[in-house]
Amino acid sequence: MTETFFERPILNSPYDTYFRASLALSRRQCLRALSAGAALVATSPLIGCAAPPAPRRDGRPNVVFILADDLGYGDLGCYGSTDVDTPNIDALAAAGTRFTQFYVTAPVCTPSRMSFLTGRHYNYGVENDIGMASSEVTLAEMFSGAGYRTALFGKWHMGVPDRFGPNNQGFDEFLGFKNGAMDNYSHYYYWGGMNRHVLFRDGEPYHEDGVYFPDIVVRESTRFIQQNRDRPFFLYLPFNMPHYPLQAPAGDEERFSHIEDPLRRQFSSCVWAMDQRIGQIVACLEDNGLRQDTIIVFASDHGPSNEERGGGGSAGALRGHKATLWEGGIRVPCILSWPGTIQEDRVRRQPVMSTDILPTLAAYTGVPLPQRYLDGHDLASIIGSAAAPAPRAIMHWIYQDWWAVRKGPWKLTVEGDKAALVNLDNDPGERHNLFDQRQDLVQRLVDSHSIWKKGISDRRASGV
Ligand SMILES: [Ca+2]
Repeated sequence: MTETFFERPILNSPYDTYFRASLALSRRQCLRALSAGAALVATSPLIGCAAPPAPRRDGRPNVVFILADDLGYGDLGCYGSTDVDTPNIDALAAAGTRFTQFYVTAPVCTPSRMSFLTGRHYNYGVENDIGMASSEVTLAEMFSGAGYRTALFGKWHMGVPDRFGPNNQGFDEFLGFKNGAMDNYSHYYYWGGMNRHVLFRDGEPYHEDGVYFPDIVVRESTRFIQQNRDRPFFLYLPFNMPHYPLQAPAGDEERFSHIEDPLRRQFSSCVWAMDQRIGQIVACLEDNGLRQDTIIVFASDHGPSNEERGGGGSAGALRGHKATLWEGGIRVPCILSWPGTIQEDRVRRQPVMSTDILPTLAAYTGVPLPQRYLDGHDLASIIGSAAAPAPRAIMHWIYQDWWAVRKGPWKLTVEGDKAALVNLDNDPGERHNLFDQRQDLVQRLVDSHSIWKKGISDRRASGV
């Protein structure tokens, strides 16, 4: 277990051929969709969101939770990127708190999303790639139980069968897809078997062929916000961006012509496309007089993809990518904004986790927590003070044949029989393996991992 450093092989999929076919098809569809999309913007009364501010009857804040897909630590202006352009997400950071050590529980979609939505480690509820057990209690169920109206527009990816679907997990409304990826214009899934249409509104297939899916998300969001402006709501917006297929509207890619790498150029245009649509949703909240009554959470589900069909994202100075437990796979951007309540333009450097989002939102809204074991902690004290202690002394990850432990600055990362010990304070890029020099520390971290793993296993067995 003393091999110095190791690299994860690039993931390959037997379905790459389906994906390549989808790209060729979707570019043709893109041209057709241009006129359809323009017509949508010009004629729909739901896109523009001007409405007179209405007095709210409920003092509890709304929550809008925006989750980017495969967005890396180095893919936002407010996190130091110099090539992408993200004015609207940067504005959220300027209006709130930005975390520099925010960790997800897993470096891939499904388990990571479960932890965001439940405040629990994914081992409790993810069933062998089928989905999240319906017995899990989600943010939507928590808010719905307290009288909030709830909606999800975007990518679910926590189970395709209806029993695993959003409408069975507390969402009053769902428009989106339940798979891992979708062509943004045809709304087809091109790999993992036969090509098929996968866009749904609640339980029914939904057809709006040729319309750019992120525009549908904005239209549904603005409609939902307007319809519910007099009552508290929870709006979950898991954008399918900048996850592959990297499809930005025509013209957006030209904005990044200064980027030489074509994949990075394409990726940046997708981040820009998402950022613009986030700006439209924030503008809708402002137009309805709801911005100070609304907590906005922005995060990414894990680090950037280096799959052959993906790519283009950046983890910045961090090592690794999606599907690894290096920092680049699990440390992601996270921003909380609530003007008038959360202070503006604050940076928090305490290590925190995605499981903390649910307890934090419960505390801010006064909504009761689910009555079950939670791994997350309320971050209100940290958001209020840069000097507040981190919510946990030790952090753990497990993913396939990887596992990792972080205690203070020390992080032990193990894949199979290979291991690395680093000090993140002076080696955030995880380049200097101190495994051989610090065997005492390694043993303590190994022991701690064993205890944590047994705790998970025991709690899962007892059904807490
Ligand atoms: Ca993802």
